[in-house]
Amino acid sequence: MKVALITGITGQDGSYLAELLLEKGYMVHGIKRRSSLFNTDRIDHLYQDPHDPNQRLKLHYGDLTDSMNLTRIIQECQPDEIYNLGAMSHVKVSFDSPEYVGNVDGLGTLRILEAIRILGLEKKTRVYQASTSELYGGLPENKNEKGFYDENSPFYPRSPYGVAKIYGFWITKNYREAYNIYACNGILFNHESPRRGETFVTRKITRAVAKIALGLQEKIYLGNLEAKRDWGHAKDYVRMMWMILQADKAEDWVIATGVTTTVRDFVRMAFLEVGIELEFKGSGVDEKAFVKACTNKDYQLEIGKEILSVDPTYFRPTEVDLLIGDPSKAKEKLGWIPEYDLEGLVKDMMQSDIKLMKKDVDLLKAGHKILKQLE
Ligand code: NDP
Ligand code: GDR
Repeated sequence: MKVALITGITGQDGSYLAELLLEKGYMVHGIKRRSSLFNTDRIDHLYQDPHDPNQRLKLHYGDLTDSMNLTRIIQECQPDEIYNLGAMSHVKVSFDSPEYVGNVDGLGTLRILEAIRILGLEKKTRVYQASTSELYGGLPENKNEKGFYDENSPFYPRSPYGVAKIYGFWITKNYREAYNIYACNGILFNHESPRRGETFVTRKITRAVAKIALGLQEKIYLGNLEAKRDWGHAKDYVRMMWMILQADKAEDWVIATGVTTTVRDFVRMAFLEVGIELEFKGSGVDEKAFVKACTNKDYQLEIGKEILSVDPTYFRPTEVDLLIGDPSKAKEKLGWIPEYDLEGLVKDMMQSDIKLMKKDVDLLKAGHKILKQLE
């Protein structure tokens, strides 16, 4: 049986990847952080009875800032594959905790690679490093001649997160070249899902749209509506993480859809998914959106109601204006064919959030309080 170790197993990607590897018959080890509340929501369905000796999912307490802990866990598991997905992954928050993000996202990668070397696992253990399109920083002059970022485009990170991840990228490449470790960077562009963290823009939008439609929230406040992202579905992207480690040769790979969309258009699409048409007025910090039409009889939204404003609190000190990736190499060499396009992604997220928020409506009707979780 193949053995995998996933850091960040409790996150969006970690949960989908654990599902995929279990389906493929792997023994899956995951590192979770100690927290004062349960933090395994996304993987609870995979982890029904920890006392079952045949359970193929085992969780270990740990942290990417703790070398001894990581080395011990890797020694215990003797993994064939390590997926280093653990990270402080929020770009805006990285401006508030730059040192921490350097330690976890940058040095954390080194700790994993160094543990492999110390334990003499260079020939056995393959490593996937969760690199990111944030490395490019969205500089227009760095796109290739077709107008995309690819494996050869120069990097210019625009946040402490991007800078920490660039260390992770290069140390992975360096350990591959210096010690012949099979270590790869997946340079993944944004990928989302119903399990996306609630403070990333897509999920913030789909949750808010569901709440607004169901009368649980009045309006949504967002930051830069002009930003453009290349959004795919996390389920498609974790499949590629696995494919990357099955390739004959260790290399770095761009995974993207090749389509870019503004935050504003994502908002438009999410509202349309529940039959609400919007009209945007104004620009910059004064931009607002109003209900233009509501074709869904279930939702009682007044035409002309203001439901979106820009709040500069969500602006970043330095922004990545536009990302669009060229996945040609992965298409040709790994057979990358995503199942979801942007419409499919929005539909999946909206259906899931409407279902979730209907539970809140039921709780309210039954006289219970619901948690206020605003961003
Ligand atoms: P999430 O934020 O959903 O998950 C991050 C995971 O890392 C969580 O399990 C979190 O634990 C864990 N973690 C955070 N800090 C530490 C730490 N100090 N030690 C150990 N584990 C830690 O991210 P995603 O699943 O979206 O992303 C997975 C990886 O891919 C990340 O490295 C991210 O930077 C990268 N990436 C993501 C992209 C995307 O669009 N989703 C695109 C490109 C790269 P907890 O649950 O306790 O918080
Ligand atoms: P990003 O994702 O920074 O691309 O990083 P995020 O969804 O946070 O932002 C995307 C764009 O939307 C703009 N934006 C807002 N963002 C948030 N979070 N909240 C808002 O209210 C808001 N309004 C507008 C942002 O300014 C930005 O331009 C994600 C993370 O998953 C990283 O870990 C990963 O490496 C990259 O994607 C690829």
